[in-house]
Amino acid sequence: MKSFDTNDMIYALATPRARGALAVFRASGEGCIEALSKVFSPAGKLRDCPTNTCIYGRLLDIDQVVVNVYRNGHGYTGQEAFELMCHGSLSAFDMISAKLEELGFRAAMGGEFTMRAFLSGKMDLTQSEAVQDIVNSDSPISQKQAFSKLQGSLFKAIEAFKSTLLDILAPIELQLDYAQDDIEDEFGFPYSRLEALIKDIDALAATYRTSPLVQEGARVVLAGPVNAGKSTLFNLLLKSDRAIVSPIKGTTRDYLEAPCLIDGHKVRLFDTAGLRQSEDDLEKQGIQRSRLVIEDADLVVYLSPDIQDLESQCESWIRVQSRCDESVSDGPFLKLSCITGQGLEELCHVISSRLGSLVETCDGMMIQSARQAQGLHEASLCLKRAIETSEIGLDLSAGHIGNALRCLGELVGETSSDEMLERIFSSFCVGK
Ligand SMILES: Nc1nc2c(ncn2[C@@H]2O[C@H](COP(=O)(O)OP(=O)(O)OP(=O)(O)O)[C@@H](O)[C@H]2O)c(=O)[nH]1
Ligand SMILES: [Mg+2]
Repeated sequence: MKSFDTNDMIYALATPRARGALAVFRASGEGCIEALSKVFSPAGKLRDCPTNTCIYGRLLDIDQVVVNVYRNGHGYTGQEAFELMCHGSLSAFDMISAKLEELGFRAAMGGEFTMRAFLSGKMDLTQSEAVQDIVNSDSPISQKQAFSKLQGSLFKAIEAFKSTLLDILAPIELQLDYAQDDIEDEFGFPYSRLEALIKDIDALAATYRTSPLVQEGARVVLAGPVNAGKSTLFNLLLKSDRAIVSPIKGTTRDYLEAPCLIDGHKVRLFDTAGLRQSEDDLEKQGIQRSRLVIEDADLVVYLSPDIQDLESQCESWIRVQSRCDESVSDGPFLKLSCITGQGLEELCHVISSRLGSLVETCDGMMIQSARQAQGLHEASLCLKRAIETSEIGLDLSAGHIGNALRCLGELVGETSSDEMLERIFSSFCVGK
């Protein structure tokens, strides 16, 4: 992104450049409605309509369109803006783009609409980042996380930290003023309030540790003896005939990996080679690789029809008595038949609740951005320094608290350098 100029009129195709029933162009900038009205019929209706209205009309001899109008101060960017819905035709995209450029619009850069929204105060920096997160989200859980940040949950949490810090800082500064005036006062350094705040900030920052489980997907590994039905379950969960299934023992050798969703959780599902003593060199290699995958798993689902085998396995695994349509013996294990489907829904619930407990959240919130985790971490470090230096000099402590406030302010974009904004917004795609 080369400029932060918000005066010119920008436009972008906000939907994919692909054939479809409808597509949306987005435009923003002072004078953009007047400019569009030159090629729109009925022109007067568009020119004079109030904000947040939707006008149906014709764009020259190109297409029938619907235009959503936002006057200055309204809409996404906070500037005069419009969204134009046309038919999703590749030639319409080219003709409309060419017409808009003729009218004085320039193609928007990636993230430019959201950056204008941020600069006009329509959203803070955490909400701007949430726009990117919501577009990139690929599971109901990441969608909910992004949506809550878009609604301002993280902004409010950071504002609450700042407000507490200002409360803590006020008596310290007062004391510093008194000290200059040589006035004695009973002053106690607010250790416990600072420590409580550090704990809250650290708890929020710590949620970043498990964010890969949501962003990249948890590694769920299906393990067990040969013929337990691992590959059959793998295919059932993927709803696709991905792995070879056969009654021959030792069918799966190389482990398989595939992405899938289990009850809203993004998962990287692994099917592995059946575990048994084998003399076959290739099968031994397959088993060895599968053991490594099991070691690396976030969650192991161990399948076996044999209850004694299940009893001897690791207690932290989900142990499942498979092929339960053939023989059922009593035991404290989940029973599954991939043939009748018995137990499949329950297994998904158990996997989902176990994954849910692996994911760390703080008041339901999770930090998913390295920038935000870093900012919280730095704020916490400053506060720890404020405590350490409190005995040396109150002015030093006050300085560190001021630095912590600055770190928190940067997180919401209260203070932000051009380079930082460029780094954040340039990762957005065009039209956002
Ligand atoms: N009756 C019954 N048969 C099953 C069930 N699940 C799988 N099978 C059958 O058991 C045989 C082995 O299934 P697989 O899914 O290939 O077993 P696997 O655990 O992947 O076996 P390996 O790859 O050899 O380790 C196949 O013939 C399946 O059709 C089940 O729940 N009930
Ligand atoms: Mg298999």
